[in-house]
Amino acid sequence: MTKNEIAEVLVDIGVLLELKGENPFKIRAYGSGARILESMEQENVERLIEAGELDSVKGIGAALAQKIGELYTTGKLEFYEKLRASIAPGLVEMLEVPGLGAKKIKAIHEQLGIDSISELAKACADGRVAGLAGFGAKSAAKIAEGIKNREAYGKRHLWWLAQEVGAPIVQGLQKLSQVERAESAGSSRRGVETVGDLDFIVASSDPEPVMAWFCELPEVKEVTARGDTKSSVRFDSGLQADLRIVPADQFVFALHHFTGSKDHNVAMRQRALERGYSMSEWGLVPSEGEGTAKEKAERGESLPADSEEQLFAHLDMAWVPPALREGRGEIEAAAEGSLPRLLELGDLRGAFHNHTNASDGKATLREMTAKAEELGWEYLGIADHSKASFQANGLDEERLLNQVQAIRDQNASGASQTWVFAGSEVDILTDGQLDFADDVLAELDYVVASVHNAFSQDEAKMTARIIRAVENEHVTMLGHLTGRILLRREPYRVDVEKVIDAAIANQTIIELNASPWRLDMDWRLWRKAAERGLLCAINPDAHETSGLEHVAAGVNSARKGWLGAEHVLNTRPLDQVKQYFTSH
Ligand code: DGT
Ligand code: CA
Ligand code: CA
Ligand code: ZN
Repeated sequence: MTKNEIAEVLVDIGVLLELKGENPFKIRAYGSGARILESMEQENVERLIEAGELDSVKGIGAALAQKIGELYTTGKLEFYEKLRASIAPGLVEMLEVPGLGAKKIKAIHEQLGIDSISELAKACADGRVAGLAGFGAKSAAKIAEGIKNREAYGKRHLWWLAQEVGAPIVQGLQKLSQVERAESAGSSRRGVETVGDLDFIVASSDPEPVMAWFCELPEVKEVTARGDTKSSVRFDSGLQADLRIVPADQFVFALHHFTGSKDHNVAMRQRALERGYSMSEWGLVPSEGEGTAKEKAERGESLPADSEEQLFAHLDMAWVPPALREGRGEIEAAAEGSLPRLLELGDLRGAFHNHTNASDGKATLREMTAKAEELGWEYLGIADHSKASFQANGLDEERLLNQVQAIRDQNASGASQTWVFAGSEVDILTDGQLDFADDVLAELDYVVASVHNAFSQDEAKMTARIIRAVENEHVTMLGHLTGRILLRREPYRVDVEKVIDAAIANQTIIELNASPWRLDMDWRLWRKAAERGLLCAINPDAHETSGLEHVAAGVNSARKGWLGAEHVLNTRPLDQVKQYFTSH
């Protein structure tokens, strides 16, 4: 196991011990052990384990060192397995309910004898949970809602993680000798932030071995349907995937059809009908004449298409990038030749909202800079948390100003090709004041302002709170507008249109937070907002070096929002960004 995998097990152990009501010192030792491991270099961890000296690291005692060693060498830990087995599975499952931690689960279990989510839902409804000491009606309602969300959310999967499963499968399919063409389709190809299932389309005249390869992939847990030309499977994570195999001359039509979206397809079929054709997954055939569309296609009556460009050309349209196929005006734009030139990953020259281990990140300023340099970035913005975010080890004024100095020194030393901008992700306090005074903010190159607490304020209060921050002359950009965590936490209540208006009026940027769990502000809002003059920054909100690569998820969402390079500050060269920060 790698040190990060080991750290995850340690965190798990801490949570399980808490469920059992173990001694808090013991619990904390696992959490801090995990953090120490994460902050160490993999090679150092390996060297110390092999020399039997891991317990010489401050914060790692002999017992913990033994467990880490066992995980490292065997990939397993007897203690952990016994611990898991000693706890009712229903209790472990309850940990997945948003808002329910180990402490609360333990209280519910001990005082109400509940050990399953379904019993817990009942106890929330009949007032038993509300009656527990330390709970109350509000928290019972919150838990009930968490259970409901978990059910709804359980059916979808984060695009970023689904991609990681899907991309190697497409590559594997493309390598099979029986496969002529293979592509991913569906919401995954369109880059929707969450996907229901993966869809793969293959062209082959010999489907049998292709189907066998797919259904027998090692990560497949269950084959839910298996046919000659269509199969469905489920992976360990619960994610499902469909594979359809078609003859080569149908491939483009099937790919287009199963890429969707439904709304896009409906509009395309309508346009085909206006031209005397019926369009389907089988082909583009004359609407007149004998038989169904499928029969006509099989008789070879379809217009030919070797590429999606040709398919669109048959309907007098330019090729529509999959990102735009949501039935939001792309048909008209493709017909009149006014599709936008969409942002690309290569357009980015840096990013602004990133953390270091000065607050809750894992990497040092140097390490983050080195990673940015490796990505070829001209600049990197560091915006650690401010003091009100004590849970994230936010910086006070003194630590912030020390960090600013360290950044200035690093830039002056010429040690890196990547210029670092000194910023802060300053908390927007409950009344809209900022966590730092104006004279402190004035020391920074730029300021990201974000809400991190009091999420349950009513809409009017929250809207006024955020707008007050947007109006502050030192605030360069607004962080994660709605605070949503995809599949886990609903956005807080805020009038986004009013905030967008205020941002435009005050020339404040709104970020597109590129963390695959956030993608906030949502792509559905960007096209109109950008047309009205809102400027975007694509910000990975990285908490470790690899997090910088999440800009790819942000670019993906920006494309869905019809954004081009001209709408995004971090496509501009360094000198222009410097100038922007000086003048805004
Ligand atoms: P998902 O999986 O829920 O994230 O969303 P999609 O878009 O991947 O939907 P999925 O997997 O059910 O089907 C893939 C595409 O196939 C969908 O975007 C459009 C097309 N499609 C599927 N069923 C229908 C249908 O009943 N009518 C139309 N017009 N298109 C369909
Ligand atoms: Ca799908
Ligand atoms: Ca599907
Ligand atoms: Zn934040």
